[in-house]
Amino acid sequence: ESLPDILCRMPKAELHIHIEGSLEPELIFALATRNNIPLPYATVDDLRVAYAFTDLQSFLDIYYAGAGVLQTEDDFFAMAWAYLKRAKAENIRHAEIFFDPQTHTERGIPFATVINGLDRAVRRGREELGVSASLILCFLRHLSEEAAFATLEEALPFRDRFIGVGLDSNERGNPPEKFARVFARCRELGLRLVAHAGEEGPAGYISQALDLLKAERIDHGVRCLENPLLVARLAEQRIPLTVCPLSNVKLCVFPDLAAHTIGRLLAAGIAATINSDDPAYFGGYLNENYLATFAALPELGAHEAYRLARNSFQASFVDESVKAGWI
Ligand code: ES4
Ligand code: ZN
Repeated sequence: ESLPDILCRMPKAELHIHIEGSLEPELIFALATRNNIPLPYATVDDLRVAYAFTDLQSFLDIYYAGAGVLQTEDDFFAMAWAYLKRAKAENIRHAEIFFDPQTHTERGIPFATVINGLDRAVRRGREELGVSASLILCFLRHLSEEAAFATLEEALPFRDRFIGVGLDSNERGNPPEKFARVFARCRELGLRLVAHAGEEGPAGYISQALDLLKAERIDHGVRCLENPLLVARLAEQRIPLTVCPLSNVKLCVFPDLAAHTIGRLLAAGIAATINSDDPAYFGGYLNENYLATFAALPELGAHEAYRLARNSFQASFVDESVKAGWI
């Protein structure tokens, strides 16, 4: 079997996907029309042309604007359902899906509208597609810790609909320590904890996410290589990194895929995984991330393919008994 066939056909988990980042330009236009929301772009192609990013913030501006077309529970359902069907086609058996409630509640959309739509898709995905999926609520780090606490309060009536919390949005100037108290509260509530760190921010933010937030998994984390002691710690403590190669190139974290360090992370014994991040914006879903990364890096072969797939299941938050059946 050829390597591209192995990559596409092997069962895998996706652990770093922002559901708002799966909103395709066609669906943005359809929802804008349905909801009578004016768009500053005349056509789908005009919108796609705007997807030329220079850094994380230049992407976030477009990403939050795109999410503005989501109004009703059915809109949130349609977005998540489209992703889950795609996941099924890519042999994703399990997905842990980020959502950004503050992006919507700040626009006056009730938290219940957001989570009811997403949860309906997740349940139907399990029943009709056989894809296991769970939701992770992300706090926006450019907003205050007080706003994160208020969001947590709004979410608690729906505590059984999400498995954990994360931290996303602009990393620069928004260190993990800003959210230490709200993460401590989430920990008391039994929520699983992850955080974006070391994407644009320094390696020290990864250490802070581990020490101050008690993050169990680090999203991105690629800048850990700037600190050999941190690399040793991540390997020793088996702290998974959810790496997103196409995202890293689109946001200029690496000049191209040939310069990506996922091979070095694996060689250092780190439990790295491959993920799509915001597939509608970064040029590909999960299999495209695997295919393009393996095509660009000669050190990656069948051995690394299986290792990445195994890591994706091991790093997931499913019950150990379920995991044992998958691995
Ligand atoms: C994100 Cl790539 C990335 N980084 C931080 N926050 C995000 N939210 C959506 N995509
Ligand atoms: Zn992300």
